[in-house]
Amino acid sequence: MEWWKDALIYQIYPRSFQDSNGDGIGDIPGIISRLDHLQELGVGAIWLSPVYCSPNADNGYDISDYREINPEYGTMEDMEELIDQAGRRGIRILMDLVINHTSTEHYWFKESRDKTSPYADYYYWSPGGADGALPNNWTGFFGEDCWEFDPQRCEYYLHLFARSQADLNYHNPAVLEEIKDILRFWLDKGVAGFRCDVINILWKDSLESSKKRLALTGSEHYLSLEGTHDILRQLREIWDEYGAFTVGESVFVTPQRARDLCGKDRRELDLVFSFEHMECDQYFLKWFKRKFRPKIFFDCLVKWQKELDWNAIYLENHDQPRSIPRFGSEKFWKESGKLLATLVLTLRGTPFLYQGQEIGMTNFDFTRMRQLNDVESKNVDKVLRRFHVPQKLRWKLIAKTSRDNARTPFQWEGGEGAGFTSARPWLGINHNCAAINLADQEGDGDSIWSWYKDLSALRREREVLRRGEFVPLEAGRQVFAYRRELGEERLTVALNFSDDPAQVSLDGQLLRSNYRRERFEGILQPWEAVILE
Ligand code: ISL
Ligand code: CA
Repeated sequence: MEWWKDALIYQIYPRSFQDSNGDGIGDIPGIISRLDHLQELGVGAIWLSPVYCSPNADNGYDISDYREINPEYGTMEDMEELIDQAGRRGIRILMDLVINHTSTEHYWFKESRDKTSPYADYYYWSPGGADGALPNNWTGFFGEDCWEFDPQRCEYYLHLFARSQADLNYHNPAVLEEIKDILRFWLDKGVAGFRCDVINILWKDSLESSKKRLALTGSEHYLSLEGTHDILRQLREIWDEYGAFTVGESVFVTPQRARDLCGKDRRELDLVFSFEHMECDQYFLKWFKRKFRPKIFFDCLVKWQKELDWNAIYLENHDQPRSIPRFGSEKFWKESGKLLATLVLTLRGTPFLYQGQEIGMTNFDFTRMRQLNDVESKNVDKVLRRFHVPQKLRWKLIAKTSRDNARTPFQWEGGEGAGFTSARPWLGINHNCAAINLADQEGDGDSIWSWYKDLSALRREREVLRRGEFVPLEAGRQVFAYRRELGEERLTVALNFSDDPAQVSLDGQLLRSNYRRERFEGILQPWEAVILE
């Protein structure tokens, strides 16, 4: 029952995890070869970023066939083998379900170009204004227009993301039936559930222009609408048949909106990924960075701990820069890496780790636009160029925010290829792999990797860390402290998010410190994390 409340979930970005056949691209046999690593970490489930057929405009988030594996990643037999091999280790597989849009290479879309086809209404088509104007004034997520003209149909189609990601039209009931079949297909293969991509924007209530002129113009016509809840309740019927688990990526949600999606009584999703804590170093959109202020971050975490009974706890994924340079300190790389590990593994909720986080991987060290792959970065660069933003400034902005920061290959070893590949990798390997790699950390009891394993084990041992209540104690400018309580059991966590020491008045016996000290007397060293009993 609710296995996911006790599990640690690990996200794999297949392209960058492990190459097995020397083509520079991570693949499914590569994942299978690394299952022992995940088992050692105590992983209960893998969230697999998309491995379906895709022309890779957005690395798999543009699906051209939901029932086939991208040949770059292997075959359906490989996928079945992965489900089986993971299962033998007690590890479940969660697929990434991308159903807001498909690739324009999907045959539904190709058919849809023909107005007489049964697929004609699978997408949002519009002739646009008489004078050749776009159908409305909405803006997309990737910094470009969200309408593209199709010369064959002589109409525009809606795409909230990249041009080759066309939004599906759920006003057509046939679309939902297709999705239900796809769910059954994968559940029959033995996957345990889904991470549902941008799940709170499925339903568009109308294609009217928006009166709002700010960024994400038009979002009032698709953000968290009743139509989406209705779709989710229908999908839930299938998930319930199989006992499947679902976590939805929900953009721009408030706690209330989040509860509407994953409240127990709602019978929609089990969990949601919210973004507020990931937005506390920016103004509204990630392009407008501001200095990270720990206090804002703590307050946000406390708010979500209080507002939701159960959160998806994460600091990294394939869309976000790495957490150490962002919330920690590169100067105190090891200490802050362990501190962030402590945070993720001791808050109340289901912890999600992103590949490489467990060895403290940092952002890319690219210096030129040419080294990037991320479609979002490329689009934004184009837009900024249109506004005559100088190259240096463009690069500064993009280097800080590019999703490729988290997508460089996993650093298994030092040396060329980093143990990831014997070929030229599809995306550059960070040169710091000589200093940050799993092989070195495996032999080191004091490494970030050892700390993750240790805390993951502690979390499995101590029910209070999994099911205990969350009680905030301090959320200051430097220190975040809280207690977990279950019956008579009490554990206190104190984290110093600062290059300076900090004094706290907490009592209890020292259970863990990332400074490997014997006793704790109230002074936290820079980036020290302690757990007291
Ligand atoms: O990453 C973001 C900003 O940089 C988010 O706005 C992101 O686009 C949003 O969270 C949706 O992300 C998901 O859907 C996208 C895909 O590109 C992302 O990788 C995925 O996580 C479209 O499928
Ligand atoms: Ca490969």
